[in-house]
Amino acid sequence: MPPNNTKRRRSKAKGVGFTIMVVGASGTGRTTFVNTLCESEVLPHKDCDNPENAGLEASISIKPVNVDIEEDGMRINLTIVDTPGFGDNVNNDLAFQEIVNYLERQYDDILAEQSRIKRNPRFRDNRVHCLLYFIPPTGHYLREIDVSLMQKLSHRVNVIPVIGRSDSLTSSELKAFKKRIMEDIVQFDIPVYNFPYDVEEDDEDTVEENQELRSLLPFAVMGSEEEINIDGEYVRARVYPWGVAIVDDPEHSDFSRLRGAILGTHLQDLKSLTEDVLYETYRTEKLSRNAGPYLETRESTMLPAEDLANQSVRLKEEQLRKEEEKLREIELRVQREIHEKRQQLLAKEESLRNLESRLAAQGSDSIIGSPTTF
Ligand SMILES: Nc1nc2c(ncn2[C@@H]2O[C@H](COP(=O)(O)OP(=O)(O)OP(=O)(O)O)[C@@H](O)[C@H]2O)c(=O)[nH]1
Ligand SMILES: [Mg+2]
Repeated sequence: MPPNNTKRRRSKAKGVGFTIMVVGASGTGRTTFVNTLCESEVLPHKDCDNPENAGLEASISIKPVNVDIEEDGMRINLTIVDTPGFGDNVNNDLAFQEIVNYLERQYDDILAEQSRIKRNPRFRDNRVHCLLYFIPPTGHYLREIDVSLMQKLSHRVNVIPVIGRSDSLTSSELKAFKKRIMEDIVQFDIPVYNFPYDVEEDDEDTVEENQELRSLLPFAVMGSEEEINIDGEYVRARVYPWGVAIVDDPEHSDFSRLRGAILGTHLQDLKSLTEDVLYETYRTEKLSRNAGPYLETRESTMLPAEDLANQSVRLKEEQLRKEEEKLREIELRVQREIHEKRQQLLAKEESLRNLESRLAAQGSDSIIGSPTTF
């Protein structure tokens, strides 16, 4: 076995794996955000100009994309999972189910891998560590669709709500919108990832950092695939007739703070929550759902425990019914025999009586007809 420090060096060189999923309504800026985060065109844009592609996206299965990035000297093997954008009026159930299925499939894969006797050295753990939920910049409230989807997803993945294309709102609109969204999240009890901390356990800096990040929820994010030169430095920004919105400027958006959190300070926390809490919960649910004496090995050929119990009760009932039938047959046969015997007895009694009366008649005849001799 290699000494520990060699192992650490190797894993540092190999990089740490991390998976982000982006979910949200169509046109909320998911693709642009991902390409901004990775500083390259990792995801293609939807080809809206080609009418042949209209309506195609909903049926396209979710495909993860891998990219290696470096954050604060740490190599990250980043996996990005883009999901089909959904609209307001169409039936989104299929798209929702596809997202949940994808998350659960990754858990199923690792569950199967962990129960294998011989591990597959090429197995890739694709569990999603963080889901960025894009809220459209309407400035109103959370829509019903956002509430229901975030609620569903939060049980399977760390959900971080973000406001997409946030530069579409003014500072005061953004502040009020964030407040309303957080009120909705509390009211509807949506368990989003809220940068947890423990005042007793954590040091002052950690508590402060988490408090600050929590106060930014939902993160106002923007993206740009364009770089402009500002004072000799190329930066990602959106240029408007009235000015420039710089992606990394904390005055303009929360992009850099979100990036620093998910790819830096909170990467490990998101990973351990996924592996130790969310996955473990799923695993327990799944195993108790399938619980039975032959679980895992003969799952498909065996009946579930409840069915087995029902079947044995049914067999016993059947046996009892057969025994009862047999007894009834014996009873009938015996009754019939008794009846026959009684009939025979009655017939014998009758013939005996006849014989007696004939004998009696013969006796009296012989007394009357005999001559008297003196
Ligand atoms: N103002 C503003 N516009 C943006 C921003 N990000 C993207 N856009 C624009 O919004 C439109 C949609 O952006 P996309 O990144 O394709 O959005 P998407 O969520 O991936 O959309 P679909 O994949 O079509 O569902 C494009 O015209 C982008 O240029 C942003 O931060 N601010
Ligand atoms: Mg897109």
